[in-house]
Amino acid sequence: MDSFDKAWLEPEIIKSHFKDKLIFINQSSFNDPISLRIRKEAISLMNCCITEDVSIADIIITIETGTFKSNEAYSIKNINGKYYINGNTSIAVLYGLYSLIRLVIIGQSKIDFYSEPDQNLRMINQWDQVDGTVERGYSGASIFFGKSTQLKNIDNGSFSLTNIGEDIFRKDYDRITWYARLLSSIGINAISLNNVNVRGLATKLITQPYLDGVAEIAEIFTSFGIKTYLAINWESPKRIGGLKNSDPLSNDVQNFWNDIVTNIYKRIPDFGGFVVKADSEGEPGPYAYGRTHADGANMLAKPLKSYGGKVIWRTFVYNSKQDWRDRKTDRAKSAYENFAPLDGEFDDNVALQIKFGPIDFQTAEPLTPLFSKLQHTNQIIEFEITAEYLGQQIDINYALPQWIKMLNWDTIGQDNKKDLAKTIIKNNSLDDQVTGFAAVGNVGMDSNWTGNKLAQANLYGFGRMCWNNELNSDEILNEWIKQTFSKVNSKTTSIIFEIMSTSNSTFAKYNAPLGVGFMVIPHYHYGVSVNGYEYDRWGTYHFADRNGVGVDRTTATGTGFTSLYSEIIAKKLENYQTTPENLILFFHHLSYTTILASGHTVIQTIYNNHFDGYDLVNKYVQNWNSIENDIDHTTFENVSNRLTQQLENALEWKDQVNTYFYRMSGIPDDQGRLIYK
Ligand code: GCV
Repeated sequence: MDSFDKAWLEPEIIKSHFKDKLIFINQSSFNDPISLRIRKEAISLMNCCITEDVSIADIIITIETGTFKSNEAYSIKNINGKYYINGNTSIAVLYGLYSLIRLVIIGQSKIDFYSEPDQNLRMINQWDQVDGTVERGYSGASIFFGKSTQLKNIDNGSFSLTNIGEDIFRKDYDRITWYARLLSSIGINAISLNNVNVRGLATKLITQPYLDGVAEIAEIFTSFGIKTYLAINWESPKRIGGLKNSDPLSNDVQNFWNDIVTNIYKRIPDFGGFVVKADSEGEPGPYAYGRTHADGANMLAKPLKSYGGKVIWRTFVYNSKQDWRDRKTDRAKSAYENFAPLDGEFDDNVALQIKFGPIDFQTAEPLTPLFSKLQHTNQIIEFEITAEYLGQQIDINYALPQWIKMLNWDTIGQDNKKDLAKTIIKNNSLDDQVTGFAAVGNVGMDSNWTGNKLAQANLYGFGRMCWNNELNSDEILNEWIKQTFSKVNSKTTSIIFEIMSTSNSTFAKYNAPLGVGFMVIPHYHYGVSVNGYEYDRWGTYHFADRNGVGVDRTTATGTGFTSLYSEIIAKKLENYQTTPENLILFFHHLSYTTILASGHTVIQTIYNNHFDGYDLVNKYVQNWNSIENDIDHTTFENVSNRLTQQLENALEWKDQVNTYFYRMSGIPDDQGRLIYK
């Protein structure tokens, strides 16, 4: 039963700090599931005892309505060796308890502070499918769905589902409880269970008997303060309701959704709502009926409203059947073009979930201009923890530096006034309870949850970043390492830190150059294929020719994407000399001989980055090997094995990208390093 990794909440370590401590819980009634959970955590996770006598308690928890403004906020104080945790609600003090565990393990000496979440909605989207596979999953089978005997998860890029019969729930409640614990410990308060591409039997998850299975999972999450959501197929009225169409303005369609929602809340009273991918990559949507996305979303929002439910409507809408010959259409503009005109038209329990970049979770993208454009719409920024384009949890890639950069992207561009992404999504929303951060999860049935143990840090980091937007990526990493590798010596700690803190920029170095993106093997998205998408329908091109490379998105000569930003930012991005170097080919088509701010030409920078990237991975391998004796065997072998594959990957990227551009340009490396002719 207990054969899986406990990540940053290793009970043995926690117990060694808290064993036999006495906890007093000051609460008038404790019938809610979270209050019971607090007691269970105190006893089973921490090995503490509950006492009725406050005078002898080591940890005193007080739940009192009205203590703080936010119902999720807590305070912790250490006074004369006793810890005091206060909050309005049971979930607030559960967060406080997890926070105490974290602080004690990382050895923080001064504990006296108040903490409230910076974002109210802190959500994980699972892309789990009812046959037990996980779209873009790199950590084994789904922890929610699939047969208990089958742990296959082949990410084959075609995503057809296998029929496993009607009995689709894995029912591994121990595993689900641990997942809920890990998520709650980092402040996650919402989860959607199934893939946004809602296929086959998944369409019926909103109906009985499947709702019973969803309810059992939801009950576990509820006890950790996490609301359960489902991704729906927007065309359900037609597909499973026997209706002629799914037109959002039809009374029959509205009645269908009313009934669905009523039944869901009968079974799951604290159900969170629906996540919707509509008119995107083949998923159905309101466009088929000549309706807008606001019509489509508001229709769902109405019945949910009286229950406090939300509609999370994704803006990942673009023409996925583009003709590569068409140089006018720019996928980067698509979310903006589809959603900016609808600002102010969405109901106040609808949030638009917007990918941070305008394309698709590449190693380097600018913040999408849609964020600053929407002024009267609830907004959620979307990240992808599962490392689809970031090395698929084979290559080490601690993504927090990139994500935090996006949160701190200034959307105005003035010296004396800033409007950062993390602030504007809240300020420009209609209701701050319906705005926040979401990310696609990265766990599966693998014994260490994430395939590569080091990829746990991205899940941990996402939660910490949602709660506290001011933390930097190194602080989060340090916290994670101290909790996850609490027994290793300081040399090992610093080697792990060094590898992980540089891994995001290392990966970007040997990946598609200078922000151009998408030179990956089509559909799988791991491994290099310079022209894999160049003559395809997905709108992701690099336009390399014998003179230069990159996408001209300027207003003067290109697609005009730059004009969607604020005037000052647009002006900067219009000029390659004032465009950040890591995004230069995202915005500009430059000749190979263009000299960049670094003093190197474009071609030389491509060569340098790819040689450097490979060399850095080589160093990771050596450094990792040097800590073999200080680290547990399972982790050592797991990461070694991944690093071996990463080195091969970096080699292929280096040699294929450098060779390709050498052959295109005919310009040799100025250091005479080996490039294949
Ligand atoms: C769930 C990318 C991925 C798809 C994913 C899609 C999305 O295109 O490759 O697998 O589909 O994003 O975010 O909806």
